[in-house]
Amino acid sequence: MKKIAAILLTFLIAFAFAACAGTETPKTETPTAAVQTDETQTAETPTPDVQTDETPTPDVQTGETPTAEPALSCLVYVSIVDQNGELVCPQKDITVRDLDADGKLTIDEAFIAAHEAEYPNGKDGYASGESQYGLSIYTLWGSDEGRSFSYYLNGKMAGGLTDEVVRGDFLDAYVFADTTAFSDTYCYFDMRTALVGKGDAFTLKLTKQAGFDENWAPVFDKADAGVQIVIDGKTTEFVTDENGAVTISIADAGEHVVSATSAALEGVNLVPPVCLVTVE
Ligand SMILES: [Ca+2]
Repeated sequence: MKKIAAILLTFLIAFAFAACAGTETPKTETPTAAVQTDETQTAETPTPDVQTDETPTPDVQTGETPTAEPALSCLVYVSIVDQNGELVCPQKDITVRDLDADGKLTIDEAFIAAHEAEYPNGKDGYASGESQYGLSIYTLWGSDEGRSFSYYLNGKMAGGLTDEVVRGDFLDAYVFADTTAFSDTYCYFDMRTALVGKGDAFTLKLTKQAGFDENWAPVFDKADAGVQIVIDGKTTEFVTDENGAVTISIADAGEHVVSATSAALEGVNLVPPVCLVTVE
């Protein structure tokens, strides 16, 4: 009996060891599970970030910024066109947070927030850092090396990533699809949103960036005739006239993403613009 008990005990101890060791094995054996855990952790990190965002409040109490409570977050509308010329983020509502707690909400922070909210792999799709031109985009919508980027705030070329954004701003960014001649041309509709009835005709006017003046300030002009309107990703028969204007109508009720393509036009390479149309 004693022998059996001893054997049993040995087994138990061995089993306990194995069990202890076993607790660690899944981590190495199932990397997928580990990755998932990592992802969950990454996904959860915004919460502590948000808490960090709120820490400026004690700072305010300390008297560093005695004037008022800084605006710690605001809602802006972000559009992003990827390296294939696809409108991957059509004027989405994005809550920008003061990630570095400097009391300013910047274009950089808006891009971080936009990628966290809209990019498939979250904030991995975006990176910025110091360059000879100041804070610069390194990665936009997952595109990095050998790529160039451009962004406009409320239809105007932005000064830099540290420019501040305020509630209701429209931030449009794109990756240059043309990596040799950089022909990608920014353009925008005169209306960012529209509310229309089913089948009701309404007119949009398209303006494009048309080079630079002698001070390197962007010059804008009416878009070309023959630019086709794209509704919810489908190219339609609506085309711009010689004034860059186009009258369209949408029969289906609901929210629609109206954009445009210059694919049919030789020598014109417009970056897709956005107007979000609600049809009632
Ligand atoms: Ca900030």
